[in-house]
Amino acid sequence: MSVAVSLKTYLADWAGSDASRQAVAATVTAIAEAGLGIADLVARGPLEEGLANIRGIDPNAGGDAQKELDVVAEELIREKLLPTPTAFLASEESEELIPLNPEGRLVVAVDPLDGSSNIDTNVSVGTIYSIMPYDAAAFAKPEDAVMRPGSAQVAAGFLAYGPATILVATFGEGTQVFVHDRRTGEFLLARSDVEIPAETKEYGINQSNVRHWDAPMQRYLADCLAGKEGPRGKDFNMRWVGSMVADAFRIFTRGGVYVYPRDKRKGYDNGRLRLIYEAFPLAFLVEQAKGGATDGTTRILDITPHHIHQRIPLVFGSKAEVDAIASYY
Ligand code: FDP
Repeated sequence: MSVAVSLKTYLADWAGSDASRQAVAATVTAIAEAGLGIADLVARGPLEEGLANIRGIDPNAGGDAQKELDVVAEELIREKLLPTPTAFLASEESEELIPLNPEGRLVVAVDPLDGSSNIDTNVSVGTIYSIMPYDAAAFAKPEDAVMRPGSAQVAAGFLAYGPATILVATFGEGTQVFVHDRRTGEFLLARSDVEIPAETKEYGINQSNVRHWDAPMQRYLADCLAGKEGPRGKDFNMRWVGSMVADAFRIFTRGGVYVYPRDKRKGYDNGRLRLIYEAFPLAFLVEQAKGGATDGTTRILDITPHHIHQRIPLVFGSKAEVDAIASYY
């Protein structure tokens, strides 16, 4: 029986003696370690005094109801990143960039706990991260370091805390899936160079909002619902966990498409997902797995942000289906 490659070994091989790569490797290791701490808290759920409950406290930077666990997750990540070459951390839970290592050469963006509206329901939630290079001399102010198109990312990934704690990671050379082995305590490479099937019959969307969508999105859904007899000529299946990391992992496993369009509700004119720490990393991972990611029409990785907490309509997954959706616009 062959021995699975650990994350440690994978990162050491990938980084070699390249100092920039070693910086990225140390940063991803720190995020994975923080993830194990978060997974532990998530698994203890209501047993953890004062945590994982649904008690809302102050609204976070974007105005969503915040659970205490979101804040604790950010603290764990921040602590683990302190000794790494991370200059600044951008986080869903903090209005401004958080300064870390003054000598740092990287800027990290995180959604510390994606899907947190599901914490109390025992559904998989997760941590999403994006890593870009940072050079103090190149930017007038630190914020400019994250106001760059997603194509500037050097690494991205997400952890999902479900039946297994998994890490889906890219360093720009394909997308790898690591699974945390509870027996050894290591993340082990379970699937390398994942490929999302180009075609799919499965979509994930919060269909209850159909009346708020724009006409192209409504037509797309109507054609899916029409099945074999309709213009798409096939019967579709719907799967929507409502926790993006869980929906994304399903797509990395068997294909499909995740759609969160803009809609007419107040605050949803740019959809729900955040560009820098949700859409960018997902788009990088998906493209590295031969899938597609757009805001409906435009490639996500080509978009330049204008605000740290900016939202964006998001479509990602099986390439042919992402293209099909673009054709409706
Ligand atoms: P959450 O606010 O719980 O963190 O990131 C936003 C997100 O969840 C995604 O994980 C999820 O796919 C989506 O919002 C769910 O939105 P709806 O509640 O509108 O279905």
